[in-house]
Amino acid sequence: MSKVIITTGVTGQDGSLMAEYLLKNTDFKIYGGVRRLSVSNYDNIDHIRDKRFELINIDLSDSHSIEQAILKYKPDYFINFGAQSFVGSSWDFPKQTFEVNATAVLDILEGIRTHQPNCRFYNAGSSEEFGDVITTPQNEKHPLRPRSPYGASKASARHLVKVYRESYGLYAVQGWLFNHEGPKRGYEFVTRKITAGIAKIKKAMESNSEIAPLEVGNMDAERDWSDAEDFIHGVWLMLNQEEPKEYVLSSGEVNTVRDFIKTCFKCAEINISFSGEGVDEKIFDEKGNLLLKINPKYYRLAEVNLLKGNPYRAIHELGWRPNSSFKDLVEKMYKNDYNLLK
Ligand code: NAP
Ligand code: G4F
Repeated sequence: MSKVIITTGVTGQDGSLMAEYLLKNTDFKIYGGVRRLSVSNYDNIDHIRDKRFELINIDLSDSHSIEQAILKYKPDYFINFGAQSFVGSSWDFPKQTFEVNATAVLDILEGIRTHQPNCRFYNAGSSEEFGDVITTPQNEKHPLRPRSPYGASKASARHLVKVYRESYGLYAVQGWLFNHEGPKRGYEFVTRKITAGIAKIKKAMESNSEIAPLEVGNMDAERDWSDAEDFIHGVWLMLNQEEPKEYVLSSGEVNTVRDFIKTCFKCAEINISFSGEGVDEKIFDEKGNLLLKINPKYYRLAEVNLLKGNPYRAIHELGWRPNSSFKDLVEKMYKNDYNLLK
């Protein structure tokens, strides 16, 4: 009998990549958890046609649906990628963020402890847990100093995962994943917003139509961006060790939001110049067209200024390593968005 895995968040970036990865690399039966929405958003999984992949109902805000899924499908593995994953919205929906990102993790752990104690559990942790960082680069020993309701929810989930691992001997882990991106990334995250926005600008230039300038927030923020596809294998390795142990996954390279924007304009072969500072900073093309301006509504109430991971332990103990460079990532995302406009 092939093994059974439940993966939540399959409509999102990581969950859909994990479904593809498992279909390619295992013979498992994969149950993808989806919640009911008035209008479904299956763009990231629509192309998957395989009888080993089946969608099931799991709403992480409903503990009954979690318990019923564990009872019914008896998973050997449970990967929880489902979350209110947008940091910016976590100030607008702090309670929902906490319930979906932390309380639901407790519900999954309880379901596994009660009904499937041998089930291996992965919960999606984040570099946002490090928050207001005190040492750089950050490794597994860096203290948790979250700056947002999102970061606090992931840090709380981490404590719960540890408590259940140590109290009940569950195989339960939560990696610290730094920012990872790609063509399946949601449009509100800054990378996709930039690549989709610049692709539109390029198209407008090519057709001599009106240019809609991009509007962003803090361009000084520094992030350690990687290709999401590189991380899925790392998560799988974390779930399949002899003993449960948690790791940082990151590229170890840091770039500002401004660097990302510059690199993307370069990919689009658009020559740019900057003017102004702070909220007045702007980007123009050679003809003087405005291409980008700051909109303070995108500033965070409390910013995480710098995230730079140290993946040393994952490289040396898991044998994992990132393959894609920053430039490759920007280019891949930009080309995808440009082609989508064809
Ligand atoms: P994503 O694209 O935003 O996907 C989030 C998924 O969660 C979506 O499938 C969404 O479903 C689902 N979801 C939201 N609320 C739910 C609920 N109440 N019940 C069931 N499902 C729900 O996020 P991602 O980038 O793939 O990230 C995956 C996980 O890794 C998240 O936990 C995120 O916080 C964490 N993480 C991501 C990164 C990164 O850089 N990508 C880094 C560190 C940690 P709908 O389609 O129904 O909204
Ligand atoms: O793309 P972001 O929204 O990602 P953020 O906040 O780093 O969170 C992502 O990575 C985390 C891992 O570190 C995950 F846990 C989380 O689920 C998510 O995937 O913002 C990146 C940076 C921030 O500093 C933000 O202030 O970009 C800055 N930024 C500047 N202008 C902007 C914008 N962010 C967004 N979303 N939109 C802007 O216009």
